[in-house]
Amino acid sequence: MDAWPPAPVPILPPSHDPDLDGRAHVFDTVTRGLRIVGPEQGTAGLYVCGITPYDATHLGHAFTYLTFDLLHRVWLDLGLAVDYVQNITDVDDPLLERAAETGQDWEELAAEQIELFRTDMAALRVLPPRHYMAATETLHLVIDTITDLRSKDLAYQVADDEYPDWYFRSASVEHFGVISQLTREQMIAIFAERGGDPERLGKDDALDSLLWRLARADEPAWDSPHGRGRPGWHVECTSIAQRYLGETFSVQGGGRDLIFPHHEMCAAVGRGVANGARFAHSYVHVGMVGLDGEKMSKSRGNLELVSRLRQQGVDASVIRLALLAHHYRNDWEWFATDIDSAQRRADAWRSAFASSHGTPAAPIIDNLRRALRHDLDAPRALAEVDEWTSAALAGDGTDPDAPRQVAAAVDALLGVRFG
Ligand code: 5CA
Ligand code: ZN
Repeated sequence: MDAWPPAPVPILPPSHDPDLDGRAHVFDTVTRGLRIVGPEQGTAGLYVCGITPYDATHLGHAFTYLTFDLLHRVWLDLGLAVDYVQNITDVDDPLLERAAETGQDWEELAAEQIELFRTDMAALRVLPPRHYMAATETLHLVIDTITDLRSKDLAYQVADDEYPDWYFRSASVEHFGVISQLTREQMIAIFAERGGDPERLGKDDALDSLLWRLARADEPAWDSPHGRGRPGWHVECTSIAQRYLGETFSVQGGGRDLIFPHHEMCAAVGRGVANGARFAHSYVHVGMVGLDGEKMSKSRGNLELVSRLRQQGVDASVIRLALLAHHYRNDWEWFATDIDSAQRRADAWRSAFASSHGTPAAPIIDNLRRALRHDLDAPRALAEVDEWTSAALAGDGTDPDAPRQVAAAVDALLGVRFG
């Protein structure tokens, strides 16, 4: 699948601050602490769980992709190459259910929503993945993964005469549970809430996850050596990640709602395939964006859409600034007034970047780097630029190159550039 066009990323001058850390540190869900992510040199591998395309990009999605865009930019600034992979869950229960409810063809619904997402991501200047892979394009990868798991006795058919679907022996894999750190009872409860089927009769274990669902009437299905059917959700992400990033890679990311079951199950399938080798080095999770007191979600219908705000005339750079005002690890709630404060900030920055002089850029660029390398602290980075902006607008500083240099750093590191 084609991703969206990349925004150019200015290359910044190297820092001369000996105290500036030359690595990216991010909170890792497994160790519950900050961890260096990405190699010292070479290529960092990033897999971020993509959309299920049945409703347009809401601010929660945008916040998640923006968070990993910051990591992408930090890595680029550190001189690393970034191999970024993202999937599209374009065949799964929620998408098919939505299409059935509205009478729309599921493929048409998916195509529409993918297009809207791409347009939103491009407008927000989110750097595109190098490999943007839809589930329907990668069936062969899932099929091969299941063949491999079968050969290791990690896959079995459920005892069901009518639909003997294929399942994965999740809990038999070593280290199952290290990401979510939940009790078995908690896992079972959350599994049921988030698309799992712990109650299904005929499974060997309640926590086993679906690999291949055999064809039901009125559901899309594809031929395979495992029978005609369609892929399960978790195995899709594992198969795509391992195909494009190798058995083990730097970071798997997504919203916090994916910690369990999704990322726990992905990691277990990954270890199954890789004979016990770890799947991602680190797992990074983004707080949930809410609206009207609840998590913003398609199923609840309490959405604020990037596209709706843009249609209302809000500049995408202002939406980006409104989102960056929140630290990625916090849950937070969207208020319409967030746009007003972001607009004020954008106006001030724009004026300062257009001024004829300012205080020198090097210290503020160092501080931006410091803030972002230390757990992607976007709010602190914004505060740094605010401070420089106030000084420039007050007429402090005589450096004629500073406004252009600060604007380039804000573009490269924060992805904010005014049209
Ligand atoms: N297709 C799967 C991942 S493989 C999926 O979860 N799709 S999604 O469309 O529901 O979500 C897309 C991404 O946005 C996921 O990383 C999810 O964790 C994140 N996300 C969803 N809702 C929110 C929210 N309210 N706040 C922050 N991130 C969210
Ligand atoms: Zn995923």
